[in-house]
Amino acid sequence: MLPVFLDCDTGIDDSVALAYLMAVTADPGREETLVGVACTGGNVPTKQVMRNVLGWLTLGQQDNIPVSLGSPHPIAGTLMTCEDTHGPAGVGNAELPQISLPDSPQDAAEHWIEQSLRYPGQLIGIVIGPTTSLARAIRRDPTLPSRLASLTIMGGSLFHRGNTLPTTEWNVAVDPEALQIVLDACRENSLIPCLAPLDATEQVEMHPHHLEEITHASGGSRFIKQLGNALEYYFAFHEQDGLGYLAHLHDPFVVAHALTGRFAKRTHLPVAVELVGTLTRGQVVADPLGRWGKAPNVDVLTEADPEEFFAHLNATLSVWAKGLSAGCSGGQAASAHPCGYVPPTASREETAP
Ligand SMILES: [Ca+2]
Repeated sequence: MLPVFLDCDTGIDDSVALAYLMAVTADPGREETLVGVACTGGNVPTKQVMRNVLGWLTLGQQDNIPVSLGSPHPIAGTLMTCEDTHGPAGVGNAELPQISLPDSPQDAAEHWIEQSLRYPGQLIGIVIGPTTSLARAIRRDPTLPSRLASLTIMGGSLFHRGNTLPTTEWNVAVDPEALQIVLDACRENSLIPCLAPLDATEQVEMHPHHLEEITHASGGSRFIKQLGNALEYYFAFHEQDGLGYLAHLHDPFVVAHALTGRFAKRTHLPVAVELVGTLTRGQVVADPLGRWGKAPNVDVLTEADPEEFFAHLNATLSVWAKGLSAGCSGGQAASAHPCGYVPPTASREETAP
C-alpha cells in the first residue's frame, strides 16, 4: 500500500482530482490509497471546502476516508476566495449530498503530522490548494518534511503570466508566507518537493469532447454527471476570462503526475516566494542562471503531455464511476441517501444543521 495524503481547496479542478484519487484507491490493481484529506481555505472558505470534500466522498462511496479542517485564515492577512471561478459553493453547478460538518473536526495541521508519523518515509503528500495547513503543521513540527516519501505542490507561475495578478498564481497568492515556510523546511530537511506551476498546468486544456468521452465511457454514471455539471461552470468561466470554452485542469494533472511520474518533464531550479513587492507579492521567482548562488530546491514541472494525461484520466475515472452502485446521486440529504451512507462516529459525526 502506498499512502497518499491530499491537501486541497475544493474547487472544481480539486473535485476532479479527488475523484481520480477515489478511483485509484478503489482499483485493486493500484497500490496507492487515499488515507486522508486536509481541507484548506482558498477557492472557497475553509468550511465550504470541507463540505465539498465530504459531499464528493459520499457520492463516490468513500466517506470512510478521514477529513480534517484547516485554519479559516492564511498565515498572514485575510483569506481571499474566488467564487466567480468555481461557483458560489466551489463546485460549479454540481449538486452534492449535503453533509453537516462535525462539531469538532480534526485540525488539518495535526492531520498532516499524524499521517506523517503513521507512515514515516512512505507518505505521498500532495497539495493542490494554498500551503497554509502544511505550513502550520511544519511550524509545530519542523521535521515533518523528513518523513515524507514525496511532496508535490501545485503552485506558482515561473516564466508564464499569472492567473491571479499579472505574475501570481492563485494558490501562492492566497498565502505566500505559507509556501516560503514549506520551501525553507524542505531545504532544511533535504527534501526536494515537486512544484507544478501554471507553466505546465495551463498546457492541460480540457475541452468539451474530453468530458463527453469520459461521460460516454462511464455509461452515464451519475457521479460523472455531477462532475460534468461542475466542469461546465469551469468551461464558462474560462471563456468569460477570454481563454476559450475550455478548462485548465491543474489539480488532477498534478495528482496524476505525483502518483505516476508521467505526463510531464521536470527540471531542477532554485525558487523563492516574493513576500514584499507591491505589484508582485506572491510571485514565485526562479533563478535559472544561479544569480543567488543557491542550489536548486525544487523539481519544476515543465512540458506536459495533455493527451496522454486525458487518456489516463478517462480510463481511470470511467471504469471506476461505471462500477459505483446504482442509485447514488447528488443533491440529497445524507439521512435519506441511497448510497448507504452511515456517519462515522470517530472523527466525523453528523450534527444538527
Ligand atoms: Ca485547488
